[in-house]
Amino acid sequence: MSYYPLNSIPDYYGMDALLSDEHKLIRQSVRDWVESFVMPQIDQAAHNHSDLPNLMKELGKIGALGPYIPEEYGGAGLDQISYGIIMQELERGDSAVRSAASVQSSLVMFPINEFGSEEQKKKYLPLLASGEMIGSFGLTEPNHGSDPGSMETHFVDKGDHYLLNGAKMWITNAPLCDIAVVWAKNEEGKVHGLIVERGMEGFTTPETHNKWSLRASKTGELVFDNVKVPKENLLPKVSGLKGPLSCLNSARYGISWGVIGAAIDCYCTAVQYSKERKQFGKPIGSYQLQQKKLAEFLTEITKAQLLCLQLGHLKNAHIATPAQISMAKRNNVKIAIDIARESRQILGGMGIMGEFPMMRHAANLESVITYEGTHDVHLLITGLDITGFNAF
Ligand code: TGC
Ligand code: FAD
Repeated sequence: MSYYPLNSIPDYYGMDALLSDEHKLIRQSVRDWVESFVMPQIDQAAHNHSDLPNLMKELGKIGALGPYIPEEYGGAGLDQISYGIIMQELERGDSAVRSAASVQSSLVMFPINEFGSEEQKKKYLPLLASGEMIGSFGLTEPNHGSDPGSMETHFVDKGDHYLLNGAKMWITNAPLCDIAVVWAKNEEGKVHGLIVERGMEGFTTPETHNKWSLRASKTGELVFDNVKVPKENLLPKVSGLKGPLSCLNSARYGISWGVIGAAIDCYCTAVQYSKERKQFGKPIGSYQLQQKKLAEFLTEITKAQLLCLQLGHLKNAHIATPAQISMAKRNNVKIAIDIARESRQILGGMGIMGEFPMMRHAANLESVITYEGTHDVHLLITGLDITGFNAF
């Protein structure tokens, strides 16, 4: 259970008035689930470097997997603001929980829905939506992270199948996945998406151990050693780097909302503690230095909320640009990690303890500020949008 009353979660600019009843209902139900399922076990899971048991099926039950995927394929057919709200609530629990939902929704279901054949949609989407099937997304490679266009993973046409070779690194849920959406180059050097299934000979998913961040999430590699991929597993409706990058637009948008949840968890904990903890005969919240921190946290959370809500409207209207999404991802992750670090100080020594969430969120956000495009890469995307000059 959270350390602070849930009615202290901030809505400083009255944004609730801009949400529909359905948005608020979704928020309440995901918030309740986070309180009952995530909060009681997340600290221990992070300590043990283990994922939450049955997480994906639980997320499926609450409709957090592919919320905007059409209902005919098992999704909930919701709008983009609903998706954002779900991500915010999940990450108030832990970034690992939001990561699980965003990879499954934006990086696995999204490309199959957008670029897949009818057969692929029917075969995979309902199982992914229910969490009975777990997906992963392979873009990053050992030698190519920020520069995925230089990827080495490739496939050749062998007549009745493709032969896939290469390796992907830093892949969320790789050790758990039943399928992986893998981006690889064909003989002409064009990037394509392939659905690789566990059990295909030559496909292995070794786990990456000893992470000090996102400890409740499994990360690993996808290794392809002469894997025979059936031709019907190629995503037919996209070629080029814009395929994987379109998926990233969706995931980065979700992260922009998600990290507000982590910031809120730290902020609300710090406010509560500052009212209870007394030093020099008075609550520490009565001192100006602590108030300055709290005031700045609330200001940044409120700005981040407004950024996301408007971005959600742009997404709903299908006019959000990749650069607008980059700005929100970059800004919101930065304010969240700063709030996690600074709010820890308000708790003094207690701030380093697992009973409070700051160290866990701060450590998680070190991954979030790096994955889905680093903080600096998003700045370069904004710089390019402003000037027209590519500074990569
Ligand atoms: P560039 O030449 O700029 O573009 C190549 C083609 O892609 C198009 N494009 C986009 N399309 C859709 N959405 C976007 N955001 C797009 N950005 C670019 C572009 O128009 C072009 O199309 P075409 O038709 O002309 O060929 O590409 P570049 O090689 O210069 O690279 C720049 C770029 C944008 C790739 C790079 O800046 C970048 O974004 N790097 C970051 C890589 C990244 O974010 N990797 C994430 C891996 S997945 C992950 O981290 C999951 S974490 C999961 C979890 O939550 O646990
Ligand atoms: P690099 O690209 O080597 O960057 C190193 C540094 O150089 C960074 O600071 C970067 O900003 C900087 N840099 C790079 N290029 C430039 C430039 N042109 N100008 C200035 N500075 C530059 N990937 C997936 O495909 N699927 C996943 O599911 C996935 N999950 C992940 C989970 C975790 C926990 C983590 C940590 C990563 C995950 N990633 C995943 C990979 C992630 O997207 C990459 O780590 C990220 O894109 C950065 O790539 P890199 O680590 O190779 O760093």
